[in-house]
Amino acid sequence: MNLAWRAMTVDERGQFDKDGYLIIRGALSPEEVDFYRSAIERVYVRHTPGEAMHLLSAVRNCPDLVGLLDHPAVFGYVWSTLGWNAHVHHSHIDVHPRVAEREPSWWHWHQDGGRQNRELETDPRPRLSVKLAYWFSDLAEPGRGNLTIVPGSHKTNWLPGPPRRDLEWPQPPGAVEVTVNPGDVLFFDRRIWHARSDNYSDITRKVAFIGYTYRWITIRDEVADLPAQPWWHNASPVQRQLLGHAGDGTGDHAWGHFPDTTPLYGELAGRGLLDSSIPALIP
Ligand SMILES: O=C(O)CCC(=O)C(=O)O
Repeated sequence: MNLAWRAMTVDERGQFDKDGYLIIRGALSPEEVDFYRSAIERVYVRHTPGEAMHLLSAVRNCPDLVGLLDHPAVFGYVWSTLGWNAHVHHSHIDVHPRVAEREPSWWHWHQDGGRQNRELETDPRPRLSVKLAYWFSDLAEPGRGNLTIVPGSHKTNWLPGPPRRDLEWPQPPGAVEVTVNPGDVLFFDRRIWHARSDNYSDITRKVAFIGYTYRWITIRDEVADLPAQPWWHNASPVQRQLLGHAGDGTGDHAWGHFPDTTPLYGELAGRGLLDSSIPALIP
């Protein structure tokens, strides 16, 4: 069975709802880790060799990563939470070598979504998006630039932080460094409070983040010129949808009015996976 079409189990959904994240260990095979890591390294050498890289629009800048958009081992978590009317709105490739010396203090803690966290009035705010982080270096120990998170913090709108981001401030209570091996994937709710940490090891940190949201929320990545790129004709209809090119490109289509010409809807419907107990999966 292609795991892309395995729905999240009831237990996984319960854990995700409680903790705000899931770690999928060994999601990628060693060969896949080599393939994607080499692709990231090639891009890194062209961009900021030897320095930190935070490169937006992951697939546009590194087309070899297209297979991560709907990777069979983890894509089921995405459509199980967001349903079929989804796309990738924000993605980035990050490479962080050892920091030369202790970095000046900076409060990196945030929830994803930018102004969504100011402009939405509910408490807790809605989930709206989820993210996959694909790890390509050994972060099995803390101190290697691990992502830090506060488990279970995704339904908390506010975290007591410093009055200015550049002030020395203790980590929030309950913060943990996510320890992962190459090929592990972290699936997380955008609202979980998280922060990058500095890499004090000799292992260069390599990771790709892919963020998904509803098609009625606009895409932050650069996607307009993707159909002109040479690899585009090899992308599947679902991958094209995820990259912002589904249907006739109108707002009505993005609104979800035309499931029959929305590729992910077709894939799920054809497999009998439109579970009507999950609102986002209802046509
Ligand atoms: O690079 C990291 O570990 C943090 C990434 C991050 O903050 C984000 O994806 O919003």
